Amino acid sequence: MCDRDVNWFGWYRLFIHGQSAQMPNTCIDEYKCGTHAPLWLNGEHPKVEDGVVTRGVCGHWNNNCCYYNSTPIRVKACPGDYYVYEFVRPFMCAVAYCADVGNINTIYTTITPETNSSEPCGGNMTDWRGVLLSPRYPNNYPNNAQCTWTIHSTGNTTVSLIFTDVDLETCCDYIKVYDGPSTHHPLLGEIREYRNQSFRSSSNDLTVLFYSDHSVTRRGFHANWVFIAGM
Ligand SMILES: [Ca+2]
Repeated sequence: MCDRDVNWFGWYRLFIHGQSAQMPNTCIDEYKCGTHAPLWLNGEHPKVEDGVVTRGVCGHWNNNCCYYNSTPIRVKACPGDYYVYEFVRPFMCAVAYCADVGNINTIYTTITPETNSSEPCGGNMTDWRGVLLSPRYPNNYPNNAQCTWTIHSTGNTTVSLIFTDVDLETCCDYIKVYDGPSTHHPLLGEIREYRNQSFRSSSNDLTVLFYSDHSVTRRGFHANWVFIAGM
């Protein structure tokens, strides 16, 4: 993830899964927060009576907790026990502001982008054979896409799915294939690059999820499915 790609403007409050969160003010391990060099707050959080304060921002890289001295940001404590941050565009990639919840050990990245694609995608497929394509294939897929296709066969048949082309931003966009009628069923595989992948359901249904994050798009994927008699 690269927070340089975000058009930061104004003040931000951090949430993780709906819980209020704050920036960590201790060094964060490299490759955390969904990025290469995580950005953490180099200083204490203010109290409400301190008003707006300015704090340095460090990016951990190359075994140096402050290898990147990112642009300082302004921070304010708000009544109600939370903080707001005036994030600014970092000058390098790949770095991202971190958020953490004190009583949760997991550290996630900061802002959860809306993952709704601006155009419809996915669907329920019932033909005995067909083609699955990423949105706009063979042109580049959009950012923030999240598509789910479920392929339903009937009777004593299973679904075979063969990928014939995959071109994704390998760090951040992916395809997942599930053995059943939803993404809550067992994962058969995750795809980030083309390796002649093929899958077969153990019963009637196969589900395919395509996800793209907020930046960098590529051609996407092409796959063929066919029903096969016999379990
Ligand atoms: Ca992407």
